[in-house]
Amino acid sequence: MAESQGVKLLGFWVSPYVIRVKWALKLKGVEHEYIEEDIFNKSPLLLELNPVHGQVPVLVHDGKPISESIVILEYIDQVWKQIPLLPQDPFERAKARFWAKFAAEKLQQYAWKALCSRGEEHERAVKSSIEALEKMEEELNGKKYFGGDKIGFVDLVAGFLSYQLPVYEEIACMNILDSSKFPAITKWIDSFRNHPLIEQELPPKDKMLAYFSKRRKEILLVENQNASRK
Ligand SMILES: N[C@@H](CCC(=O)N[C@@H](CS)C(=O)NCC(=O)O)C(=O)O
Repeated sequence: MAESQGVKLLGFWVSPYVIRVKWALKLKGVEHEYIEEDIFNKSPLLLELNPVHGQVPVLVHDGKPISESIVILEYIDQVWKQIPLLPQDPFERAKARFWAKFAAEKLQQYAWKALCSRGEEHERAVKSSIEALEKMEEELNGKKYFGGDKIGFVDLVAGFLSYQLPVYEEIACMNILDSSKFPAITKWIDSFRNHPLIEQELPPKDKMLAYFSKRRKEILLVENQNASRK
C-alpha cells in the first residue's frame, strides 16, 4: 500500500491514547513501525517530535509528526479513507466529535481521578464517572457500536472503558460499571473487546493491574506528602 509507507507510531504499551491510535491503524490496515517509548525517561526522538508536550502518541507520516490522539485519529481518517471512522454527514460528524470529546475529557478523567484519590474526592469522582456513563448509555441505546453497526471514532476514543476501567475498579475496590445499570454499555464492551482487531491490541490484564497499582500508590504518596506540608 503506497500511502502507508513511512508510517511510525511512538507509543507506550498501556497508554489509552496510544492504543486508540493503534486500533485505528489496525482497522484501516495501515502498516507501520511501532516504537515503544519509556515515558519516564523520554528519548531525544520523542522530545524532538513532540516538543510542546513531550507525550505519546506521536504519529510520523512521511517524516511529519502529528501529536494528540484525537487529532491523530482525524488525520488517519482523512489520509486513509478506507473503513471511515467519522460519519460523512456534517451533523453526525459533529455529534461523533462531541461524544468523543465527552468520553476523553469527562469520563476518562473522572475514572482516572477515582483510581488515584481517596475520601471525599474519590467519592465525588466515582459519582461523576457514573453520571457520565449514564449519558454514554443513553447515547448508545439500541446501537451495537457508538458508530452504528461498525466500530467508529467514538468507539475508539471510549474504548478505554472496555479494558482499563475494570482494572481501575479492581485496584480501587469500586463499582462504576454496574451491568444491571448499564446494559447497553456492558453489551458494547463485550462486542468491542471481542472484535478480532481490537482484541489484538489489548494489554495483558495482570501487567495492567501491576502497573496501575504502582502508579496509584505513587500518586497517592505524593498527595499525602503535599497535604502534610500544608
Ligand atoms: N491529550 C494527549 C494525552 C497523551 C498522554 O497523556 N500521554 C501520556 C502517556 S498515557 C504521556 O506521554 N505522558 C508523559 C508525560 O505527560 O510527560 C493525547 O490525547 O494524546
